[in-house]
Amino acid sequence: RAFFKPILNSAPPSPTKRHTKISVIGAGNVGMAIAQTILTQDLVDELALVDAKPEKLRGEMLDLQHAAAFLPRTKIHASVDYSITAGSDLCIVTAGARQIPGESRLNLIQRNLALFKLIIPPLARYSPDCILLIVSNPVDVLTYVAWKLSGFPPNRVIGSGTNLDSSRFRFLLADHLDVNAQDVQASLAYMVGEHGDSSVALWSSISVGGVPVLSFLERQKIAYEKETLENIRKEVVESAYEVINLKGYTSWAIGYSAANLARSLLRDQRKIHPVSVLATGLYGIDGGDVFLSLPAQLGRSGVMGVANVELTDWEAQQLRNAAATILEVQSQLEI
Ligand code: 6V0
Repeated sequence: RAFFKPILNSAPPSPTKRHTKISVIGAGNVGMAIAQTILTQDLVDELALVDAKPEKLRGEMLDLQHAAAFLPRTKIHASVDYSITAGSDLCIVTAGARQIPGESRLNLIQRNLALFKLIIPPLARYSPDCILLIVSNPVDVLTYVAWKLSGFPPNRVIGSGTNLDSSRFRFLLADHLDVNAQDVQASLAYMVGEHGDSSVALWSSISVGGVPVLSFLERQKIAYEKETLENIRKEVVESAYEVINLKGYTSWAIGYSAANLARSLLRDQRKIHPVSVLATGLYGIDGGDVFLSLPAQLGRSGVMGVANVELTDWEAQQLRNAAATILEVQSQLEI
């Protein structure tokens, strides 16, 4: 017996109403931070969680379901079986071995490559039209691995890349310049290149309130030397390690970062984000297929294009160096 009675002459729901679905693979610290941020932001109708540990997975699912009274309505389900991911619009992969204190991201590669061979093919089979968003580290190499294993066109395979580094960068830069992080021009204060140790800060294109940062520093008589700027960049890189040393992992910032990307993709926002995309052929990057973070426009079809930011020769060279390092790692992988 129906709880509600239909009103007179009511029509069935419109078949054109799109049902949106995200799957999150890996229900660890990062996967759950992403899942909960997605829920609070009312992004999807359905959220599927997959992990290799059934008890942990069920516990996380129940814990989220018990928050239903406080959240926008979303169907949440979880399983170790990939069939629950079927028909996803976006699959976010966070499964993987976690970076242990002091371990470089590149050292994680072999452990995570084996996992991706188990994860990516079923995701691609159950959701052949989805966008893949890779978060597991080392994210640039694993985005390449996911692209290869999925057989998807490159615009539908994205790595979370330096989206998070750029937010840390804006935070530290605002702190250093004593301005509000929101005024550090959102569309230009980027870190690009490899997520992690060799990320590149695009100093030449950063402005505060429309004033290029380098001349701003000069005018305000804030001591700036190449070294000061390099120290801010280094601080961004080290801030990830600092959080890991202090609490064992990072989660909240990457949770917001990934949900921010999910919104731009699924809501077709066409916003620019520094994310890991197929960078071959751009800024003189050659020698093979490589994913690196560049300011990419994101919409419902995935990567819509890469902003044609003018880089200094030094910045472009840094990018090419990062590409060469990643290509060297990739040449040692059996995908
Ligand atoms: P975690 O808490 O150990 O979670 C990993 C989860 O993956 C665990 O729940 C595992 O059970 C699960 N898992 C392992 N194997 C499989 C499998 N075959 N299928 C499904 N699930 C599996 O790690 P945490 O959540 O802290 O980190 C996850 C990944 O995100 C790591 O690779 C981190 O290095 C990476 N990060 C990436 C960031 C970025 O900016 N790109 C930021 C933070 C962390």
